[in-house]
Amino acid sequence: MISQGGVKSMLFKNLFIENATEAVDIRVTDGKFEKIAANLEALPGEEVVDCGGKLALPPVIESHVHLDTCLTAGRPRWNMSGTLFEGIQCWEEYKPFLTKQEVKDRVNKAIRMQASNGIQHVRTHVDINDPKLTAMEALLELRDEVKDFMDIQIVAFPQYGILSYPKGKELLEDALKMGADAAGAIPHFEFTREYSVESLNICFDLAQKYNKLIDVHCDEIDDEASRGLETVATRAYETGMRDMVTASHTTAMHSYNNAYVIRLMRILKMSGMNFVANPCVNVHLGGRADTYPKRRSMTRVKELTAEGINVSFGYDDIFDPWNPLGNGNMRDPVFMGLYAGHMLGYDEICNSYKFVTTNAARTLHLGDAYGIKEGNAANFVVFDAKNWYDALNYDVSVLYSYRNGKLVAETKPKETTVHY
Ligand code: 17E
Ligand code: FE2
Repeated sequence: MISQGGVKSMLFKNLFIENATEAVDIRVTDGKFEKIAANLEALPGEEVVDCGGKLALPPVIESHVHLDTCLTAGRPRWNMSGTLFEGIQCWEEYKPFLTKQEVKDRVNKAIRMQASNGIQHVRTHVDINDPKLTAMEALLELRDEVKDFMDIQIVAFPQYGILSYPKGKELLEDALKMGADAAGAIPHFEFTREYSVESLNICFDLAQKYNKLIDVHCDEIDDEASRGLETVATRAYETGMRDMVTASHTTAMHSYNNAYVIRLMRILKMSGMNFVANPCVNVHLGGRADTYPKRRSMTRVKELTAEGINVSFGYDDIFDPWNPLGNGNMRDPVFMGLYAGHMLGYDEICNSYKFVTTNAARTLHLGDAYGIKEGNAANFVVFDAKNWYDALNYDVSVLYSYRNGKLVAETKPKETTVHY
């Protein structure tokens, strides 16, 4: 790295950015992308990293995960039925063990697993149906402690509901006042349809009062009559909050009849809101009330995408009561999402990195600051493959993850010899 007059500069040679077919070089100066072009000459003394024709992407984004519950699977017991509801019960049995330090220890591990896979932005839901808000306090402290290598967005998530849990509304408001970035809701888990609609009104009112984003756990159930989504979309439209609003899961949409979806799609488009699907976990938790055929319970990613609606993918859970597996590598939800969503067309595969990069950046409302372009902070990852198709197919490592021009994580490429 050269340092002349306090300006530090590095040159990364020979990278394919996103789906580009021509390789370019990237000069990073003082933590920013200064110049992106083919065949840049190294400055005298400049550190040069030859990337050898590998894929560069903007940082990977985890747009939906529950970090407060991560790494707790099997404690105090395993979720044997594999249902969402037994998962909630297992979590309830874990809650007495929560302390601020215990939460931070687990989350510190999980976010380093995420960082090793090129993730630099995470939106986490944090259960606020806890009179002490222990996990919320832990995550708020951690958000600050890790900001040099990870951006954490926190959604105040009422696991048992806003109106169906004692003082649910007050706890949601407290969490927003404490500093949560977004308000959540769980309309399909409220006791009644009336509570469901009213809880969404409360969520929107509080988000507007405190100028927060919204991310609703919306219709995560195989019940075709679960219709929180139409209310979320209508409020997003009427309030003008639009792309500040995200509907997560929306698995009931998998089961809606097509006539209803055609009517619904109009307001979904008008709303300008975002969707997050969680393919691994919803395929695992879904269809559990079915004999055969068993529904795959992923929301209509292909159809929403075709309508120009923004969809990103989340892992949802890293080794917890809702997912006994999970290492935080966003390759997994992309892989599962493409299979479960019938999206293995050539172009669909080539573009699928967007579910965990650019689309997720829109969900998180990151704006123009996100992306590999001159003037932006030098945040990018290099995969051990020449393009995304191969990176996905061969499950390659993230060789480097850079943030503000500084190396956050690196992995040596895997090397195998077959002796025949
Ligand atoms: N809680 C919930 O309601 N749904 C989920 N998918 C998880 C927690 C992980
Ligand atoms: Fe979730």
